[in-house]
Amino acid sequence: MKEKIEEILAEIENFKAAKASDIEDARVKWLGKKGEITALFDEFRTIAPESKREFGQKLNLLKKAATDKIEQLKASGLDAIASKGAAFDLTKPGDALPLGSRHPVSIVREEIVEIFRKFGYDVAEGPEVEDDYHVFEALNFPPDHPAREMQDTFFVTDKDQSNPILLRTHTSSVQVRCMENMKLPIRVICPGRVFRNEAISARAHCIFHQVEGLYVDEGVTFADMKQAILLFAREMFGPDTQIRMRPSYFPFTEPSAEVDVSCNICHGKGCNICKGTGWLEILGCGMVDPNVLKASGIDPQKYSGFAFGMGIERIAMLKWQVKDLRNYFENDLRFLKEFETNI
Ligand code: 2U9
Repeated sequence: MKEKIEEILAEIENFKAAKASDIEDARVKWLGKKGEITALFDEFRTIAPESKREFGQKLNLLKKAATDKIEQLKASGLDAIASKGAAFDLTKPGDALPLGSRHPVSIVREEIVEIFRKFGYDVAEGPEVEDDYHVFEALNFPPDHPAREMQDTFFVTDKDQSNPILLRTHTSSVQVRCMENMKLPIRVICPGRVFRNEAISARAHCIFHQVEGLYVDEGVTFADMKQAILLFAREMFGPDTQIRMRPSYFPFTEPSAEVDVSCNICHGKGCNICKGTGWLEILGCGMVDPNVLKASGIDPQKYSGFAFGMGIERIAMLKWQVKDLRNYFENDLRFLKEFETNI
């Protein structure tokens, strides 16, 4: 028994734990129900009475040595590191905070604005709550134009008072303010949120985003407009992109056109994105109506200009094949996370 006690004592003294489970293993080996020290206490009952005093003291010291060693090892923190994991391992990198992602409308807006900035356009913003003059009157809308009805426009003040306040239905009001305030020539791009009194569906929303552009100088022609739009389309949709123009009508431009780009999914062969036509409608444009120039104090005899406008959600829908416009406004993380790589 004496040798066994000394052997275990030496083992306790030299014992080192590499991980928390080593401490528990040692406790079981020495002090567990079938442990070596427990076994010595069982054996103690059988020894001669005259040896009991000597071995009793030795055994108690052995048990205390084992218990102290286990406590000391536990207090060393090895146990805490193992059981609580990274919280106490100062060498481990921290947990990354969950990052948000860019909204697809912001991604496309910035792409469009950056292209026109490279072409030398300034960026301008203006109020979302506007007056009738800047949204309709200065843009050559006749007094009875349907856009001026309650069904199409959100009015803030009584629609029948003079120059009522309303939510802008397009960002063209910003270009009007630019023409009023900027020195010519004007080259400006206006991104912003607009509001129309529409029933919400997969294809329409009462809020959406536009980017509009305006260029006014001496001698600006339709050919200049066509070239600017072609260069934009190639920057935006790829160098092989073709454009086509179809005649259209807007109160603020004359002549006016709608612009299609060649479908870069099927390359003109026809697919379900371009509905078999090989073309995708992306924007409207035209030469600024002389009445619009005149309303803002610009002489239409001396100056001419072109303007264009596009809906950002529509371009984003084409880019990522989003089928339902409502996705852009619901902030459903399952949708927004699709754009995580674009941060
Ligand atoms: C001024 C003069 C002219 C801006 C223009 C369009 C054509 C156009 C639509 C595209 C889809 C709006 O988002 S949409 O519904 N826009 O087709 N916008 S020309 O013309 C202007 C603007 C300001 C002073």
